[in-house]
Parts: sequence; structure tokens; C-alpha cells
Amino acid sequence: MADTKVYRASTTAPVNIAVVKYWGKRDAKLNLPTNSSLSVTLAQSDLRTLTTASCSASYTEGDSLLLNGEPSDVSGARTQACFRELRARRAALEAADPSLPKLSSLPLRIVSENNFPTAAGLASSAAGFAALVRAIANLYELPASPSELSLIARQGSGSACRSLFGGYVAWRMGENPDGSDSIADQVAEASHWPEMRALVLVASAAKKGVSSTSGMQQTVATSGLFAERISRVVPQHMEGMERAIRDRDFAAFAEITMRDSNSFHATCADTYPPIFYMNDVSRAAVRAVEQINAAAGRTVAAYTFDAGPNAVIYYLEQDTELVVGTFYHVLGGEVPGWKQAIISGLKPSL
Ligand code: 2P0
Repeated sequence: MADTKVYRASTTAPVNIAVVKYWGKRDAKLNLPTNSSLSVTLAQSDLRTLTTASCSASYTEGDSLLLNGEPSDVSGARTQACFRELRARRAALEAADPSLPKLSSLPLRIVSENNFPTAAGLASSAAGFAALVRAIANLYELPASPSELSLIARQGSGSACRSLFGGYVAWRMGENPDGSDSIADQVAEASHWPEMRALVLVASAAKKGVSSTSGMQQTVATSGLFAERISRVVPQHMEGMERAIRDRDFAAFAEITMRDSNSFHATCADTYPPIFYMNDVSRAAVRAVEQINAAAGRTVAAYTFDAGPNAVIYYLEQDTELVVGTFYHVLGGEVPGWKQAIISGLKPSL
């Protein structure tokens, strides 16, 4: 009789929010970026994906994925790339040790749940692919470092490679054509600057109009500003941001965060036809941050926006009253349109 044993492993992965943005691919097949990026990994208690990976000869339907209770397609090139890379590593272990069960040839079943609405425009693909890759790596008992897993997760979704680390994380663009050096590393532990907080303001639960993948391809192909961003602006921001984090210099951290978000959205507006992710509600958040900083007489808050209208506001714990207090006042009715506010700290390293 065939072995119907089910092998299983679970893990969680957190959301990360970039302060120097990834936008542009130099190789769409390998998911290699046109620039390095840097993010802060948020606490899992607030925003995370929980994923269970299992495999069994009894899974007659082949590989499958259940995402928030809904069957989801696994035939896409990115999911297939992750499965292929992980299976190849498991097969190498099995070849070296014939006593190991042959898990690499069994169908996979992945069950994944977010503790936040997938459609809320938050970076669900980052936590999703990070959790998928680590759950399968755990199932296969791979001796892989977070950096090696980041190389696999990158092929699922670029930003996912940064969710394999806690704290402050850089994704180095690398230069090798095969992508072997396009991996994430930790710039600083969460404990290096544990006062960092993020206020996530959900402006719209609607799915975004232009997906990141197609938006960035259009920007690379048509924006004149983009060349300036990747050759001069981002390298400066990466250097300045690493210094700001090292020195725990919030004013510098905040200025680069806001400038980089502005620069990214400027290249979106410079895409032809233009892409608009921010809306009137987003712009009201920008003005609110400017007012909060002006009233405080120092920089206490920084806004950043991804490929959608939601705002993430970074601030330090000691300025919670000033920053969150003001936004709750705003949320209380002055600016209509905000649906939900989530406050998050940092995810420490494993
Ligand atoms: C980032 N974003 O650095 C930037 C800022 C959106 C704006 O990474 O095509 O979903 O799957 O590699 O990772 C969103 O892009 O794109 C993203 P793919 P991904 O967080």
C-alpha cells in the first residue's frame, strides 16, 4: 500500500514597509530589481501571514494553495519557481542521505491566512511569499539561512525577500546575471532602535488599480525621471538611510523616507500613461504630517506610500501622543475616507 503519511510544518512571516522603495525590474523572469531597497519589518502580532505547508502521496489533486480559505492558482511562474528551488534543495539532501523520506516528489498543500484584510492594499505578497518559502523549507528540513531563503522568496515577490528578517532590512540589488547576489540582509536588529513605530492608515480596502508588477514595468519602459532615480537618488538614499539607522537619527530617517516616497510616486506620475496610487485622502495625510512636524518644531513623523493610497506613518514611541493623537483627531472626522488605523512596533529577529 502507498504511504499516505502527511508531513507538515507551519510558520509565520511579517509585513515589511519600505523606506527606500523597490520599483523596477532589470530581469522580470528572475525578479531582479533595478535598485536596492530598505525596509522596516513590522511586528507579527499586528500584521502577518500564517502558513502551513504539508506534503503527502495522498494529495491526489497535485500541488495546491488555499489563501484565506479560497483555492488559489499555483501554476504561476513565481509560485512554480519557489516550489522548484525548494524541491531541488530537498532532493539534494535526499540524494546525500537515502534514509530520508522522499518528500521532494510528493504533492504540496499550502494553507495560508493573513491576520489583516488581503485587499487592504497592504504588502500581503511580501509576508505571503516569505511565509510560503519558510514553511516549505521547514517541512523539508533545509539547512538554509535567512539570506538563502530570501533568494528564493525574491522569485515569488521581490519585497518578500525582506520579510525573512526582523528589524531594519536591506535588499541588495546585486550584479550577477543569475541573481545569486540579489539577496536581503539585516542592517540592524529591531533592538538597535526599538522605539520605532508605524501607524498604518487604511484609506481604501479596494484592490489596487495597477498591480506593482505591471506598474513598475511601465515605469521602467516610459519614465524619463526613472533613470535619475535609480542612478543617483536611490544610491544616495540607501547610504543616508543606513547612516540614519546606525546613528538612530530620526530626523534624517524621516526626511529620506518622505523624499523616497515622493520620488517613487513622481516616477509613477511620470510614467506614460501616468499611474496614480495616492489620492486626496493620501495627500491629506502628507499635509497632516507636515503640520504635526511644524507644530512640534522638530521632525516627529514621516509618511510613506506604496502602490496604493494607504499611508504608513513612522514615528518614535516617545512621540506617540503628538503623532497618533493628532491622527486620531483627523480620523475622528476632519478628513473623511480613513477606514482603519493599525499601530505596529517592530519584529525582532528570530
Ligand atoms: C517596496 N513595492 O519596496 C515597493 C514600494 C511597492 C512600492 O515592493 O512584482 O509586490 O511581486 O516583485 O514586491 C511591491 O512590489 O512586486 C513593492 P513583485 P512587489 O515595498
